Amino acid sequence: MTRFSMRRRKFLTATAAGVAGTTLAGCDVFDPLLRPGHPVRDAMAGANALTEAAQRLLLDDNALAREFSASEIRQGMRPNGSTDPTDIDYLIAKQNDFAFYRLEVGGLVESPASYSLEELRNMPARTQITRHDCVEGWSCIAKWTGVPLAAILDEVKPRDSARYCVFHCFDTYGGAGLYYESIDMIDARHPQTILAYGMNDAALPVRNGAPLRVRIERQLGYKMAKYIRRIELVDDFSRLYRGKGSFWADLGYDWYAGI
Ligand SMILES: Nc1nc2c(c(=O)[nH]1)N[C@H]1C(S)=C(S)[C@@H](COP(=O)(O)O)O[C@H]1N2
Ligand SMILES: [Mo]
Repeated sequence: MTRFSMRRRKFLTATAAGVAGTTLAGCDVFDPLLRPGHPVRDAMAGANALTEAAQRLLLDDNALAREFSASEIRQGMRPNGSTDPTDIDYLIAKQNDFAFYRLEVGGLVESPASYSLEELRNMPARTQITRHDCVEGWSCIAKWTGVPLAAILDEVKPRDSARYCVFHCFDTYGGAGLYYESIDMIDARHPQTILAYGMNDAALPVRNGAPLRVRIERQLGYKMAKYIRRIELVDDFSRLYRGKGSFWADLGYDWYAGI
């Protein structure tokens, strides 16, 4: 295999003892059948500091995640995490099929903007069939359609100081607070990073994140924020929530969940 996965294996061996005692709180269940050495298991095992450095060093920033053919979509996309938010702002946004929804994009940008769903649907779209890997230990192949995040960034013009894109969501998960996630500018501009409004040739359903969710195809499922209300460009995370840049990272998960 590649040099990159060899290094990750070595790192894993070194940390395996430490990892064995870690409680995994994300999603619902930890599937013990995931083999050590499986990339999803590696990501869960906290090899991500190394994974991030290694991926940034050894992989092309624009290397694509594997795409599948339509015949490989075996079932509907399994919903997970929040599946029917009852937060008041979400219920308001949901009225009339999200007719009054606007995605806000601001923070460290020269031209803050907002977009209706119709405006987003009228922008050049990308469709991709990819596999979603949840830290819980399940995967699902689905077809996603949306606007490349890079196209939105080109319009709002991030300032030089902008280092991360933060996705602020409508939903409170498990009473633990509002869901949010973030990615660096390399993942933000990756060709497969899209703001998806369509899934399996239909409008994105509420259970999978309507009206808009992000796809970040080289990372684990929890990075793929659903129910996005606002994108904020920031230079660091210290002002946000508990300062780790992600709902799950604030609870002890890795911020970088590369697979
Ligand atoms: N806003 C929000 N985004 C979220 C979650 C959530 O609870 N709220 N769960 C995450 C997790 S753990 C996974 S696996 C995927 C699930 O996406 P799906 O419901 O389309 O399967 O969404 C991610 N994004
Ligand atoms: Mo997940």
